[in-house]
Amino acid sequence: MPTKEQTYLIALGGNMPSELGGPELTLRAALQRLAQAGVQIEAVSRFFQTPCFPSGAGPDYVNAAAKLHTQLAPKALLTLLHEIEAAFGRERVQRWGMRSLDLDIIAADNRILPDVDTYHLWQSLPPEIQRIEAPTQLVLPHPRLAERAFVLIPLAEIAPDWLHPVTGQSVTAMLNALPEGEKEAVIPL
Ligand code: A4P
Ligand code: MG
Repeated sequence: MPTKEQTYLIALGGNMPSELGGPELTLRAALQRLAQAGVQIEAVSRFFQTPCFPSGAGPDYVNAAAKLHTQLAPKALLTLLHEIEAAFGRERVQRWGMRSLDLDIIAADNRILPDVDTYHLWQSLPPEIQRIEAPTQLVLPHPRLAERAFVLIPLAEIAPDWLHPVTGQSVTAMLNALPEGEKEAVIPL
């Protein structure tokens, strides 16, 4: 049975070199790998230098966002993203630890996965617990999307009008709600 094409928003990040070089090169190579795997890349944001969160936990990151089209279901896309992370030497040592490549799915159209209750559970988790516990299931939209200038600023370049299916807020509205200081620290490369 043919699967319907889906539109995805993804976030790319890295703050350690891979065997290819610095994060910018790694992120560009990751996008090439996605295209080689048959994923259509409709748009890519500029690349930004962003302060590490939590502050002081490591070097600055390079972050970007991309809009994709593929027939892959969300879990299959996540598996592909994990394969690409592994190909560029990412080791999962510590949650929120330093990494050469982090590929997160921000959204799959306007879907809520696995369900709205689980979404709320992860979204409302205190930061100290989020830091040590990762969901074993794919949670969409990405639970911490609205808090992060390093996600929203790149995202606003490629999908300003995407509406969060739980809150109803647009990317532009989420970005406007963030403190100016956090936004100013996200600098185009
Ligand atoms: N998982 C559940 N939902 C998703 C989703 N929507 N996208 C599961 C991707 N993965 C999702 O992720 C842990 C598990 O979450 C996965 O096995 C997957 O099944 P991970 O990538 O292994 O671990 P992680 O990267 O440490 O967690 P996560 O959630 O990606 O971390 P964050 O919240 O993205 O934080 N500072 C700056 N400036 N820029 C950054 O990009 N990134 C992080 C990582 C911290 N600080 C940063 C940045
Ligand atoms: Mg991740």
